[in-house]
Amino acid sequence: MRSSSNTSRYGLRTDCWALTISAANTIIKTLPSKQFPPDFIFGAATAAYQIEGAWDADGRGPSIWDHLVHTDPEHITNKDNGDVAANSYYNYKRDIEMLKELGVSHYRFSISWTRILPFGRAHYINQRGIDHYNKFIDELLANDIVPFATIYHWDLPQILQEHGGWLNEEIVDWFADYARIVFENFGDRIKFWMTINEPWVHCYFSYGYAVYAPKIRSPGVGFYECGRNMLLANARAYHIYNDEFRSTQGGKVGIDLNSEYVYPASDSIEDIEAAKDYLAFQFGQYMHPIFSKSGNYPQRLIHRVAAASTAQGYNSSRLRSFDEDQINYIKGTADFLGLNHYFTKYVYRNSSVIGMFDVPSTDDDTFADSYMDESWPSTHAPWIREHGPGLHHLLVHIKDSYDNPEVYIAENGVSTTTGLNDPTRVSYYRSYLRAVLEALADGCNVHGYFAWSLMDNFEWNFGYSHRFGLYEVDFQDPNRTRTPRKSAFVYREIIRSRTIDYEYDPDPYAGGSSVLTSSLLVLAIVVVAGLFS
Ligand code: PNW
Repeated sequence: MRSSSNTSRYGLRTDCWALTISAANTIIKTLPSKQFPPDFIFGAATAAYQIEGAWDADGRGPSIWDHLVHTDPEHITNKDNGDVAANSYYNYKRDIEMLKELGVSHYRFSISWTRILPFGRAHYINQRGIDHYNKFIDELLANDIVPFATIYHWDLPQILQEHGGWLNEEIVDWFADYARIVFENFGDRIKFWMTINEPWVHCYFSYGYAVYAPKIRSPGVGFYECGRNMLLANARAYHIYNDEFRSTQGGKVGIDLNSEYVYPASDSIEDIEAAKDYLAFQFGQYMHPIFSKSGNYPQRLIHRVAAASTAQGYNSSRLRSFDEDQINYIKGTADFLGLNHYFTKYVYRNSSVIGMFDVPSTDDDTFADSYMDESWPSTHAPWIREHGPGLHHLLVHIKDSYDNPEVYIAENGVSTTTGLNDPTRVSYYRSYLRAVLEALADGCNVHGYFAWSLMDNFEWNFGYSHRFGLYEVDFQDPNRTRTPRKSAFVYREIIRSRTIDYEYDPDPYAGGSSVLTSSLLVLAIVVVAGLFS
């Protein structure tokens, strides 16, 4: 996580920045919230390792996360692991029932690479893994839930990591073979695919700063190599779909990118440039090669890394360039953007940044620091504060900079501790969904929204200490019982009415009846009991 600094050093500004970072003629309208269009999609999201459990069942092979939690348990809060998690491998019918209860039409889940290919590569296919997802997809369809599948959500086969993982360019072939197998087996029924979840987060934390599995530390070289291989792997999978499956299956293939939104901390040129650089290093690195007209990395990313590399005595840039063929091969390789968004930052660059970061590293290449506005509501997750307008600005930035691509917000949400009363999550979802309504009013091509997450799950290094679920999961209970939180009732009502009712206050302890109704009920019982006493 980047360090945050004292907000009081800087004048805080919120509004005019979107005009700076977006095309100059953009006008952000702030309209009163109104209805979501009838074809707007509401969904909920999860990922295989975080919910499935059954880590070694039915021929599944070990992934880098199994390896990490089993060989280095102290690395995870409370030594938690995903061996059982929410046990969704067995509880999937209850999961689908929950989707029905919420009234969502789409479910975003991920396929576990090592259930399908226990040895990573395509020379051995585990039929029991295929059978499992067949059963699961059929059950979704029988319940009118549209599957929205992520092919890769960070659970790389451990054996491929032993051959370098995302740092070995051969992974483009390994991933392509795996993608072909899932298209072949499930593409008759899955019409929405996302190739890779959050290249930036995965490359930054897993291959840059040794935070997530496989804990490789190479922030100045590995981080960029990982991203480059992911861009090539996504492109290869996309072309395979085009060449071999699109005409018969007729689905869509997108990629899932995370992005914060950023405001410059002041009006200074330095801070405005720093904010643009920050976004180019995080979002632009993957967005520009795929979604821009020219293709390739953003020029400011190319120039900054090249300049830093030269100054450090490298013969060539640590960000390896793409040749013309590769630029064209990658350009346009997504039918839509899956966007994961959680928070907004202020970004600055001044002399205090000197000496702040490792050399070489992507943080040093970016050469900017960030912090959050302490007036934005804090949450259980220290890295998330509620600031819905950031999502509005980000969507306008995407519209203006990348020719208004089709966007699905594939993740958005916040963590709490245990308990069914989750006012911070209710407030967070309302704030960000209002931002989506405003972005729609500004003409942003947003087609859907997936809440992260359907249920509590294994939150990577934080184990079960951070709960992201609309449904609480009891991890002490062998059945892993799921119970809807207040936010689940609120989300259900937003989906049903297609509008945000700020007054609605359901009581999760009374099956979601409004707090007013349940208080009246309690009062009536007390009165009646009093009469008979
Ligand atoms: C995403 N950050 O991860 C993942 O896609 C999910 O698997 C995860 O559970 C969810 O967000 C909640 O954390 C992120 O530090 C991890 O910027 C870290 C960051 C962003 C997203």
